[in-house]
Amino acid sequence: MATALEKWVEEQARLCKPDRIHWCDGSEEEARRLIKIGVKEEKVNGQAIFHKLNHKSWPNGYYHRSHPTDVARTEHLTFVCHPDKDAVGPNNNWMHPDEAKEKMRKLSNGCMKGRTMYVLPYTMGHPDSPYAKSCIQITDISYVAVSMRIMTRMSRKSIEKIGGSEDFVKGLHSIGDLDPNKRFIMHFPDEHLVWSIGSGYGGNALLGKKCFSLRIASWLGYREGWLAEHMVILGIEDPKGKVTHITAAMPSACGKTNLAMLESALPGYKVWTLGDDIAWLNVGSDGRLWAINPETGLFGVAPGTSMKTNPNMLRTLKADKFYPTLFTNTALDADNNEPWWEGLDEEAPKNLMDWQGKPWQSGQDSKAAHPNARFTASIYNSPTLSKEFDNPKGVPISAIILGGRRTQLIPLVTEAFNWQNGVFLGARTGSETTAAAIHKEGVLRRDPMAMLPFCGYNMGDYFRHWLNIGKRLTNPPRIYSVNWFRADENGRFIWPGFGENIRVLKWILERVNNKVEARKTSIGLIPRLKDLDLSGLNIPARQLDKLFEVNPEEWQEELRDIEKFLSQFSGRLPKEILQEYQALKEQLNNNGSLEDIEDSLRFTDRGGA
Ligand code: GTP
Ligand code: SPV
Ligand code: MN
Repeated sequence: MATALEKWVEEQARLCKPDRIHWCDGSEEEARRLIKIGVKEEKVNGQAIFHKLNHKSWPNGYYHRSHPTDVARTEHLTFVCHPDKDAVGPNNNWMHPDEAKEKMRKLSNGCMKGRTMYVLPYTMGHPDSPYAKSCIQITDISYVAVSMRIMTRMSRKSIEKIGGSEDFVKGLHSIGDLDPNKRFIMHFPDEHLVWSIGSGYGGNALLGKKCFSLRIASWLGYREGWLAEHMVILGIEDPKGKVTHITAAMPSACGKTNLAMLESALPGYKVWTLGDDIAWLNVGSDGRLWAINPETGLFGVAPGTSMKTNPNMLRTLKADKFYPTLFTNTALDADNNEPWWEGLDEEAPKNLMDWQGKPWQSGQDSKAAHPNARFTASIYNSPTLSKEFDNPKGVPISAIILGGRRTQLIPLVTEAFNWQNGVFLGARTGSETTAAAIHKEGVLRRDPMAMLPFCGYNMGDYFRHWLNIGKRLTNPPRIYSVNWFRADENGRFIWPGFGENIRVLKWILERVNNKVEARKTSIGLIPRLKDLDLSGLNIPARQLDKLFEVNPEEWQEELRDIEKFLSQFSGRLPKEILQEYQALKEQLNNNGSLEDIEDSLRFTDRGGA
């Protein structure tokens, strides 16, 4: 008798009408076959899916160009479909599940004609982890099948684990005809189902990533008492060899991958990578917060990645281990058959084709690589991979960073007064938009915990959930905000960033270990300059001051914007968040610019977790 899984696949096949069905096993041999098909046979709009790159310089490298309208996440076409609109909240696009299904059935009818339906069995999380989830994704393009093999643990074992059960995560994906008017990414949280059509791009098409591991998993976490977060996980080794684990949330294209693979500018310190995008966080029986990375791959922003900024990433991309590594929408050096992007090296190669395949000259207005050009590489290729990566229990977390991209106002680093204040710090975080999603770039928007596009339910409830998690932590991580992107009058970044960010991590370690005091301000605890290791750096004092400035006048607009954002959640917004907001406003309005606030009893001990 057919299992629930087989029945579900058959049902989707009847709707999508593919020419063939192929159940994948996740083996390397299969990946080689799929790539061969993608190079030689399978086409989209008359274009081959993969192009083999120069394997002498980029071992196992393959190049992919996507449809020019299909280069980033499309937040306006992404919906959460739950009968209760309020449960979904103002932070999501909403559609009734019946209406969404009706729409998707029409669009999907016959969408795989002439194509192969790939059935991908995979697990998010280590299969031995109590937090792992067994999943199935259907897709009709080899690019997605191969990408999913890099990004997840894909294996027939997942099918065995599901067995006859109906309890598995379902993803139905088709590139459709790539018409942006027929592109939708629909989430059905109660059914553990994601249904996506019309896009082959990462977050729209690799359904185990943002769609399941954040939007649906955040909903599961809310129900079950854990957190699914847009966070990197890393271990920081100090000169004595002690490793401390932290997580960091930053919005898309704001530095997570770079932080996760950081090559330390300070001797004796080393960063170990556990994840670069998603963390699932559970409260341990020891009262600490524990993190696992459900993924196994790195889907990273190419522009700006170089031996200077992120040498460990380049080593990963050039490693001759896990097969294959994909490059999407970068430029192509036609003479050497190599990928290229802005920032890879100083000079562009002579005979360069841009990301759409057109000849490109230095000095041209447009970029050669798409600003959201990406690579897809196995985390097992990373020279900084933590030995804890495959530990099913995960790692205990000592600090959480909640960052953003702010050219103004926000200091380099701030420590929250306690868990509740930290949740507010996350809730009020803003960030300037990037090319990772299709919208105007550089516009400031609130992006709480970097989850605005990924929280699958009402953010008012999400803040409450964070507060509740805090109550269960007897030994909670400290919470920090960071901002690598503060700019000077000429628009140049003041802080050198990348490997130099270790200086901020070092301060955080010293705070966590109660080695240094901090300066109390209205917005949080800020380093005393003498405690920040700036050895060998050459930042003028005036600029340095800017990095730690708290100017109440400049904060007025920020306060208004925070209030406007939070007021959307009225009714669902926890009173604690409102109290924190009120306290911040009062503090900023009652105190002079750079003065320490030592007299604030309300701030010193409000109970924390
Ligand atoms: P997603 O994969 O979209 O979630 O992005 P991410 O948060 O992993 O961002 P990533 O590390 O890929 O960095 C995005 C862009 O920011 C790249 O162009 C980087 O070069 C740049 N960047 C990263 N870290 C720093 C930094 O410390 N300083 C500066 N100035 N730029 C940085
Ligand atoms: C992001 O946009 O945050 C990414 C890339 O990490 S995507 O997989 O498209 O979401
Ligand atoms: Mn991301």
